[in-house]
Amino acid sequence: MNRPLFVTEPSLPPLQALQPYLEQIWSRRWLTNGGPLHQQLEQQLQQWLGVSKLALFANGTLALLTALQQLRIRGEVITTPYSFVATSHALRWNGITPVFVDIDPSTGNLDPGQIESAITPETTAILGVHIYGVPCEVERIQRIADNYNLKVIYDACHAFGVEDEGGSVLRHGDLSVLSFHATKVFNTFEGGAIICPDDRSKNQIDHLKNFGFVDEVTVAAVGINGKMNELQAAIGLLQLEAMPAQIARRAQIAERYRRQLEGIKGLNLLPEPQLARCNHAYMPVLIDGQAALSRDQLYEQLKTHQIFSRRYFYPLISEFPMYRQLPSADPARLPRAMALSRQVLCLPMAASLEDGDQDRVIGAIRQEMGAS
Ligand code: T4K
Repeated sequence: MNRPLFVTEPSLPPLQALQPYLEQIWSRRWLTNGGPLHQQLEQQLQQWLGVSKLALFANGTLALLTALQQLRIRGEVITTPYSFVATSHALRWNGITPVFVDIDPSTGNLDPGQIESAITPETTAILGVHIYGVPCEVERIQRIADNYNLKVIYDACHAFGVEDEGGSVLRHGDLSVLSFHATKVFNTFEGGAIICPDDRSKNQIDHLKNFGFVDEVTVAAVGINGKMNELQAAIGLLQLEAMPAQIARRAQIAERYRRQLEGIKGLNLLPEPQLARCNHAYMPVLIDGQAALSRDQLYEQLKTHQIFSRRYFYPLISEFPMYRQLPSADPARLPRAMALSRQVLCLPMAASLEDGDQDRVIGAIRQEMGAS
C-alpha cells in the first residue's frame, strides 16, 4: 500500500535536537510571555528574512487581526476573494467590510487595475495576499494607496523567505503578516508574525498581543492574547536551520513538476515568477475544458492513488454564506477569480517529498489524463 501523499507535509527537526531546548524550558520554568527563546527566534527571523522588525504570534490569524487593530483600520477594505478564508474573517472580526475585487489570472493576486473603481469614502485600506508566495504588484498598489491615503496590509502567510530584486517581499506595505502553521514552508506547529517598520510599531504590536499591557499596571489598548509560547519558539529555532536546504529542495520539486507535467492536454501551469528567491510554497496546476477529466474528477481520481491534492482556493471567500450577500461578492464582478477557483488543483509539495513520491503523483496524473 502506497503511503498517502497530502497537499503538504510538515517538516520536523530531529526529535533529539529538541531535548536541549526542552531542558532549558523546564529548568527556567519560563513558558510563554516573551521568554528567552521567543526573543531569540524574533532576532533570528529578523536577520534571516532581512526585515526591520518582527513580532511573533500564536498563529497567523491572530497576527492579521492585530495588524488591522494596530493600523486602526475601519470601514471598508479592498481585498481579494481568492485566498484562505482567514483573510476576510480577520476583517469581519474587526467589524470591517471586505470589498472584493477581481484578480490577475496570471498570478491569482488582487488586480491593481480593479482597485480604484472600488474605492468609496468608507475605504481605509487595501489588504493584498501574496498567494502561493508570489508577490502582488506592490508598487502599483502603493501608488494607489498613496493617492487615496489608504493603508496597505499584506497577508504574506504564503510568502516566507520570498525576495524580489530589492530584498524581502515582507518589507512592502504598512504591515505584513506571516503564518507558521504546520502546512507552511516554515512551521512552528501553529504560529505567525507581523513584520513592521520600526521599534515604535513593534512596541505597540507587542502590547496589543499581550492584552494591551505596557507594564503591571498600565493597559494602553484593547489587546488580545496573541503570544507565541516557548515550545513553539524552540521548534522555530530548529526549523530555521533547515530552511535553506528545504527551500532548495522545494525548488527542485517544482522544476521537476514543471518539466514532467508539460504537454498534458488541458493541464496548464501558472507562469514561473521571476524573483530573487521563490519559496515554492504550493504547486498549483490548472485544469481547463480541454482536459480528459474535469478538475473535480481528477481531484477524486487522485484519491484512489492515495494522493490528496487540494482545491486551494475553492470556493472563493466571496461564495461563503457570510460574504455572498455583499454587492462586491457578485460572481459576475469576479469572473477571473471564479474561473481560477474552478480550475485550480494544488499538488503535493513539501521538502520531504521524495523523487519516488513525486513520480507517483506525475504518473497518476498522466495516466488519469490519458497522457501516459
Ligand atoms: N491567510 C492565508 C493566505 C492562509 O493561507 C492562512 C492559512 C491564513 C491566513 C491563516 O493562518 P493561520 O492562522 O492558519 O496561521 C490549511 C491550514 O490550516 C491553514 O493554516 C492554511 N492557511 C490553509 C491554506 O491550509 P486546511 O483546512 O486546508 O488544513 P488541513 O488540516 O486540511 O491540512 C491540509 C493537509 O496538510 C492535510 O490534508 C494533511 C497535511 N497536514 C496538515 C496538518 C494540520 C499534515 O500533514 N500535518 C498537519 O499537522 O487549512
